[in-house]
Amino acid sequence: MTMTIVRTDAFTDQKPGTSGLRKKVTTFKQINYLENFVQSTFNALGDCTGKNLVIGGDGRYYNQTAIQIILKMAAANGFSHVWVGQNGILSTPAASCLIRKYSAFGGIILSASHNPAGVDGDFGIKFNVSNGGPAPESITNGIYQQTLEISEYKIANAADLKLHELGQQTIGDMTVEVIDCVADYADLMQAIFDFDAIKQLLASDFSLRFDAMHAVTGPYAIEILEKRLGAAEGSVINGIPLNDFGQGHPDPNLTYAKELVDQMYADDAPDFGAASDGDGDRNMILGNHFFVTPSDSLAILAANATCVPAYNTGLKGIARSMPTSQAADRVAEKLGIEAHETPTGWKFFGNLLDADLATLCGEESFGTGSNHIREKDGLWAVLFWLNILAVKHQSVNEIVLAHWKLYGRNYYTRHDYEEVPSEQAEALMSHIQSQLSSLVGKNLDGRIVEYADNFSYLDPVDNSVSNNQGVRIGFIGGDRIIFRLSGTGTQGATLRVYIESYEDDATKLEQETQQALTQLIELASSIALIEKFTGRTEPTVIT
Ligand code: VG1
Ligand code: CO
Repeated sequence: MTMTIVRTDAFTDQKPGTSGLRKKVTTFKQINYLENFVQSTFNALGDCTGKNLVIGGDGRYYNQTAIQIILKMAAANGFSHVWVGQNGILSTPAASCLIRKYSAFGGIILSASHNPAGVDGDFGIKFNVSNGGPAPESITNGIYQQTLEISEYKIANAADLKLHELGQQTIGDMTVEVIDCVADYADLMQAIFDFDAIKQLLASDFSLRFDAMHAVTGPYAIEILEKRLGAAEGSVINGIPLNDFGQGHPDPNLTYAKELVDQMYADDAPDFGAASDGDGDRNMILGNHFFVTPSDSLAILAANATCVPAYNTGLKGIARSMPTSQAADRVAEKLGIEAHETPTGWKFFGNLLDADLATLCGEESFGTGSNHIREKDGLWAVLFWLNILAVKHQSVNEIVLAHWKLYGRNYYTRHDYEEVPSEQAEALMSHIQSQLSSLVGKNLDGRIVEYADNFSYLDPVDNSVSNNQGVRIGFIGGDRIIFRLSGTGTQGATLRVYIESYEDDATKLEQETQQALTQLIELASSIALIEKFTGRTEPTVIT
């Protein structure tokens, strides 16, 4: 194999965010932009000789081009073996599953998750470590350092690989093994859940709809739900992955998964509805005329975990991101297990899962997962719900209502203000920050502030500290208002306002969410002066 060492100049904007580096496709297409980031990743990892990798992506525009470049760079950097999903496809959970199953050194996942795709859309890249999870901050910071110092990269002089052909090919001494992108993942799901019970449920008078939103989960959902579990053909909608996701926004929430939501609120609605995002790690769960808040979903999965064969001996602990509602904490307390609170982003769950301090993890942003892999997992959550429904013979809403009756309800909403000019968003955050020290003990509209701070996390396993993870204002009794800026957007800033209020009066458990939270929503706006700083009178998306 011959290779070329290409001279390059550093880019200053390659700092990984919540989940890798995400930019517009047009940014990634700049000369050497992708190459710089890939070489910086390899540099940060040290000697790559003889190591192996899993590579795949969510199938969005630029996926295959990027994979061809990365394969040639991996060969030039000494890697010996790479597993690639057929046609360059791997969902994020499937990639995590493969890294673990094949004991790979790590993986490269090409995705910008729920961000829109296409020539004018977004692209992303992230590195996962040998436990199958996103690289921790110690590594992502190292990668960023390398991107600032890089002056050359290595790339093999080789023809493009045939990514549609299963089997082995080579670039010099490196083997490229193109594998079926679904089989290993589907086998793992079959080993976790009671497929016989779910099959029986689906064979009864029970209908389901799964919206793959023209993103990566289509082939996975068709294989698992329709082929292995016998759901009626057509249960999976928008199941063909398209490189622009059909011009849609594959974020499974009430705004962007409108087609599914309309079906689930129609007269002849199916019993169960679900959707996943661009790279297959998120999930939205719906019943007939019923939406399950993601934070509640985590709590309910935890409370009913023993219905599932893989968790029938109980859970070691439950972890949630800080802005996620405290509903799961109540379940942990009842089960007598640890509840952990981490910063936003799946990379913070890895240590807890590896150390067996947590079995289930979740985020308010439609992400749930467990120790089966080290990423959140959309279809896993769907199967978990189906497994519970099959065992309990109750509907989705009956299960949620029973949960609220037992534990009380954590009313919860997130308001997003997207594409706010960065200076405005920064000014708003500083304005909130400047009030924090004077808020504690104050009475705000009848609620007493118990704490007001910028969340910082001490990892109990490696003792690393992560600061500035979101401003939180907590009231006596558990109500909370949280403000943070997104770390996954590619245009301006996205302000996220998270609002939570606990209710255990049995007569007040079925209010409309926004209604129940009106007072806190107004309070949040007045603390942050949202309209003054951003000019916005309403959020872009409410979940
Ligand atoms: C968002 C969510 C966060 C999630 C992250 C990646 O981050 O809030 O909970 O882990 O996206 O999800 P941010 O920084 O924009 O709030 V996804 O499905 O990449 O894979
Ligand atoms: Co995602």
